[in-house]
Amino acid sequence: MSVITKSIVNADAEARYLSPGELDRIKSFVSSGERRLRIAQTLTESRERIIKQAGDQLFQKRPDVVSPGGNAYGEEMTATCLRDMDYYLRLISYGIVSGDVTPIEEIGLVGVKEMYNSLGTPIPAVAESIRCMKNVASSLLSAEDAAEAGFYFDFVVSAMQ
Ligand SMILES: CCC1=C(C)/C(=C/C2=NC(=C\c3[nH]c(/C=C4\NC(=O)[C@H](C)[C@H]4CC)c(C)c3CCC(=O)O)/C(CCC(=O)O)=C2C)NC1=O
Repeated sequence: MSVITKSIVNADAEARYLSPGELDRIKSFVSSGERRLRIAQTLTESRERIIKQAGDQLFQKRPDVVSPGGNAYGEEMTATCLRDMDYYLRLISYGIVSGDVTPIEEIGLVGVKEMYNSLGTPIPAVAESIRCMKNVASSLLSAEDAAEAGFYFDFVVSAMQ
């Protein structure tokens, strides 16, 4: 939920106008809108490249996951692994647009450790894949935009610690 929706829900629950503090937060959300949309647009347009390059980096750093016995071994499993990376990049783009980590959390992080444990997927390697996507994405963005986007990538990484 964006800060706008959240503020309105809270204010209406108390049948009051938006407070000066809420209006200030909405103002800063609105004024950062162009930057957030620009970042999301770059990530969306470059998604194939980000996933391909980040996947190459991941499999170089963690050759075990694509070796016999590894969780992403074999064409089909490797494709599923890259698909998961695509899922997270998409969720990160939602977070950036809404200026809020809630969509990332609700769609992609609740119960994620249990899920990956039950699949035998090494969670540190998933976290590494997010770091690799952050690196590639950062190289496509200005320093300021990379810092903003970095917050959302880091959020996913820290949820997987
Ligand atoms: C949008 C929210 C969402 C997420 C996050 C999600 C993840 C997700 N990843 C899965 C599998 C998987 N995920 C991976 C991923 C990896 N294995 C590795 O070793 C690498 C470290 C890593 C890639 C970075 C693999 C290989 C599988 C298949 C495992 C198997 O079938 O044994 C599965 C099991 C069902 C399936 O195969 O589709 C789910 C539900 N699904 C969702 O709907």
